[in-house]
Amino acid sequence: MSDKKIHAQPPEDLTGIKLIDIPKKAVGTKAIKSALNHVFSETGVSKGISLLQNINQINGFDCPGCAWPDPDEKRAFLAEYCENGAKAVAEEATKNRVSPLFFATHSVQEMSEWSDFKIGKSGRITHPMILREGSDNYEEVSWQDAFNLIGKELNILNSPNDGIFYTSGRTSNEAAFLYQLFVRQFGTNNLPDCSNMCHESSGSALSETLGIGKGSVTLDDFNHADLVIVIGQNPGTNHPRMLTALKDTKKNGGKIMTINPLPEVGLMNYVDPQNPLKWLGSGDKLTDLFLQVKINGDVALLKIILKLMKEKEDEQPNTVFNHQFIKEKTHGIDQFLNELDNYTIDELLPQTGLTIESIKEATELIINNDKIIICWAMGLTQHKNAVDNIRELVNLLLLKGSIGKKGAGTCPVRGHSNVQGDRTMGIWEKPKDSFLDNLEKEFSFNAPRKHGYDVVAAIEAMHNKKAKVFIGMGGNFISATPDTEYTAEALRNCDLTVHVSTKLNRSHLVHGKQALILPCLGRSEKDIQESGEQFVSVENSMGVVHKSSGHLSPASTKLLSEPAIVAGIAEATFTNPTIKWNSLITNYDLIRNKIEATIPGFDNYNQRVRKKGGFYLPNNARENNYSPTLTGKANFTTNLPSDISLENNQYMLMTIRTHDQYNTTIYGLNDRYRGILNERRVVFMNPDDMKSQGLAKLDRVNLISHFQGEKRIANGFLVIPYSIPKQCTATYFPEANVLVPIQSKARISHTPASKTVIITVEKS
Ligand SMILES: Nc1nc2c(c(=O)[nH]1)N[C@H]1C(S)=C(S)[C@@H](COP(=O)(O)OP(=O)(O)OC[C@H]3O[C@@H](n4cnc5c(=O)[nH]c(N)nc54)[C@H](O)[C@@H]3O)O[C@H]1N2
Ligand SMILES: Nc1nc2c(c(=O)[nH]1)N[C@H]1C(S)=C(S)[C@@H](COP(=O)(O)OP(=O)(O)OC[C@H]3O[C@@H](n4cnc5c(=O)[nH]c(N)nc54)[C@H](O)[C@@H]3O)O[C@H]1N2
Ligand SMILES: [Mo]
Repeated sequence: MSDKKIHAQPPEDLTGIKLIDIPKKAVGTKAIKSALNHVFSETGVSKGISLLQNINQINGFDCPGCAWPDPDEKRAFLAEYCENGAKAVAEEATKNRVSPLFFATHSVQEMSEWSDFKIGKSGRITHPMILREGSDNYEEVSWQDAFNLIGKELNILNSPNDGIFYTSGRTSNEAAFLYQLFVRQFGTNNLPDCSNMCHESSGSALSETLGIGKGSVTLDDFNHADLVIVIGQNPGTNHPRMLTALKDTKKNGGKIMTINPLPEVGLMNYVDPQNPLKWLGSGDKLTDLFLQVKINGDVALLKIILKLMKEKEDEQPNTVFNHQFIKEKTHGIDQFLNELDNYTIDELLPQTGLTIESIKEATELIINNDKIIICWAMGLTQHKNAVDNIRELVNLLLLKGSIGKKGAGTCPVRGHSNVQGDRTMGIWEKPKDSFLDNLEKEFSFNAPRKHGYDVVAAIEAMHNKKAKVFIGMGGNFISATPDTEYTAEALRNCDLTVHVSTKLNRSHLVHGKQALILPCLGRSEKDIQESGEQFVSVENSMGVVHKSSGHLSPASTKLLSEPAIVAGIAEATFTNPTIKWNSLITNYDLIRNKIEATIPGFDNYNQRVRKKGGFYLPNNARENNYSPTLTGKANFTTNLPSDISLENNQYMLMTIRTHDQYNTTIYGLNDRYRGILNERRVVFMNPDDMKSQGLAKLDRVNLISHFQGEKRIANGFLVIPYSIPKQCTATYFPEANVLVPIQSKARISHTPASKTVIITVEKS
C-alpha cells in the first residue's frame, strides 16, 4: 500500500473568491434559474423536465431535500419543490458514473486529495466495490461475496455490541424497519443515526416536557397563527418551502419574529415562486421583528422574556398567563417561576447582545398574541445547553397555553427527508421497552435491552478499539461527525467499514482494514422486485406518512434497493434465519404489514398509505393530551443559560451550511444569499472585532479551537466582515468539523456542540 497519507479533511486550497452584494430577497428568478441550471447540467434537459414534474407530486417521489411537508391536497408544478430540492434531485439523477474502471484509475489516496465538491461530482456508484487489506484501489466484488464478508466479520466479533450500525435520514420506512430488525436480532441496539447530531436535543426536551419527541403543529396551523417565532433556523436555504407557510401566516394577519445571530436573507424578504408576476419585484417583507442574538444567548434571552411576562402578570393578573391551561394541563409552574427569580435581567442581558428595548418589543408581541408557533432547527440543538434551549421554548408556550390548539405549538423543523420516519421505525440506540416487546412478540426472538451507542459514543468505541465493524446505511460519517482527525483514527481501527451509498463520498476513503461500498437505488429511481414495481413510504416533519415512488431508470443495472441490501446481509449473517428476509422484500406490502403489527399508529398501513397525501400519525401534544410524560402532564422545567465565558481574544464559532450544499454534499461553491461566490473557506466576523484583531477583509487566517487545554487547527480561511454580533463568528461545515472536540456535546442529548466552538483567529 502506498505510504502517502489519506486525507480525512478537505484540502486547504482556496478556489478564487468573488464577493457580490447580499441580495435583498430570497427565491425569485435567480433561484428558479439556479435550480434549472443545476438540474439540466447534471441530467440533461428531457430527463430534467421529467424529474421536476415528479418531485413531491401525489404519484411522484418524495423530495430528498428536506422534511418540510407538502400541502395535503393541492400540488402545483414548479411549486412543490424549491431551488435546493431541485439541486438535491439533480445530484442523484446526475449523468456521471463512478464505475469499476474509475476506481481502478483513481487510488483511494488520490481521491482523498480531492475537494468534497469534486468527490461528489464524480457521480453515481455503479457496482458493489471492495477495498482489500493493503490495497490502494477498490475492486468490483459480487453482491454475494460482499454479503458473505459482512456476515463473516459480524459473526467473529467478541460481542454483537462491537458492531455499529449507522443510519442517515434518507432511508425509507421499509428499509429502516428491516435494518433495525436485523440489528436487534443480531443482538445490539448500536443504532446511532444522523439525528444524534441533529434534532436529538429537540426529541429529548419534547419527550420529557410534552410526552412526544416530535413537533405538534400541522401545515394548516400556519394559516391560523397570530405569531410565528423562527429561532436558530435558516429556512431560506434549508427549508425554502417553509417560506410559503410563513407568507400564508402573514397573509392571514399573523406576525413573524426571527431570532438569529445573522440577518438571513430568506427570512427578511421573500418572493413567491408560485407567482411569476412578482419575481421581479423586491419581495414581501417576512420578518416583523428581528433579534440579532449572540450565539448561544437564547436561554438568557428567553429568561428575560419570561421574567418580563411574569412582571406584567404580577402587575395585571390574568393578562399574560393562561391560568386555566396551566392548572388543567401542566406540572411544575411554581418551581419554574421561583427559579426565574434566581436571575436578574442585568446579568442576563450581556449574554444576548441585545438592547432591553428590543426584548421588550418581543415580549409585547408574545403577550398580545395567543396562537404562537415556535420553529427551530440547528441554531438551538447544537450547543452544550441545547436541551435547555428547547425546554425554555416549551415553558413559554405552556405559560400562554399556546399548544394543543389550532394555530399554535411546537415546530422543530427536521432536516433529512425521512429522519423522523426512521426514528418511528426504531432507528434509535435507546429504544423503549414497549417497542422491543412488540418486536419480540411478532418475530419470536429476545431483543437486546441494553441501550446502544449514539454517534459520539460509537466514535469513542471505535477509537478505543472496542467496536470493530462499522456499517453506514447512507450518510457520510467521516465528514458529518465532529473532531475529524479523531474520528478518522476511530474508523481506521475497524476491521471492516461498509457504506450503503448512492454517491462517492469521503467516508469511502477513510476506511477500516477492509472496506465495502454497496451502491443502492435513489429515491427518484424505479424499484422493481419479484412482485413488480414497488413504492416506499416516508414521514415528514409533521408526522404525515405518505408514499414515494421513483420514475427514473436506475443509474446502473447492478444497484439493489436498501431493503434488498438489508435482506442480503441478514441472510448471510444468520445461519438459520428465523425471518424470511428474502421473501419479505418480494413485495414491500409484506414489510408494511410487519410495521403495522409492531408500531402503533400504522393500522391499515397498506390501504392508508395509498390514499392521496397519506395519513397523519397520532400526536398526543396536537390533541392537547400530555399523559405520556412521567407526571402525566405537560412539564415546566428549569434551565441553564450558557456557561461559556470567552477570553478577550476568543470568539464563539458556529458551523453552518452554505446555500449550495446538502450537509456534506457540496452542490457548488457559492453562498449567494451571504454574498459569497466560488469559495467555501471563509470566516464571517464582526467588523469591530476585525479591527481590534488587526484584520482586513479577505485576510487569510487560521482558526484554532480551544477545549480543556487542547488545541485543534483548521488552516486557511478568508475573513469576511459581516453583520454578526461581537465575539461571534461563523464558518461552514464539513471544513470546520476538525475544530469540534469529540467531548464537547450537549447535556442529555449528546449532540455535538458544533454551534459553540471556542476559537482564536490567527493570521496565516
Ligand atoms: N439546502 C439544504 N437544505 C437542508 C440541508 C442542507 O445542508 N442544505 N440540511 C438539512 C438538515 S439535515 C438539517 S438538520 C436542516 C438544517 O437547517 P438549519 O438549522 O437552518 O441549518 P444551519 O445552516 O445549521 O443553520 C442554523 C441557523 O441557526 C443560526 N444559529 C446558529 N447558532 C445560533 C444560536 O446560538 N442561536 C440562534 N438563535 N441561532 C443560531 C445560524 O445563524 C443559522 O441561520 O436543513 C435541512 N435542509
Ligand atoms: N459542524 C457541523 N457538523 C454537522 C452539522 C452542523 O450543523 N455542523 N449538522 C449535522 C446534521 S444536522 C446532520 S443531519 C448530519 C448529516 O450527516 P449524514 O446524514 O451522515 O450526511 P449527508 O451529507 O446527508 O450524507 C450524504 C451521503 O448520503 C448518501 N446518500 C444520498 N442519498 C442516499 C440514499 O437514498 N440512500 C443511501 N443509502 N445513501 C444516500 C450519499 O452517498 C451522500 O454522499 O451532519 C451533522 N454534522
Ligand atoms: Mo440534520
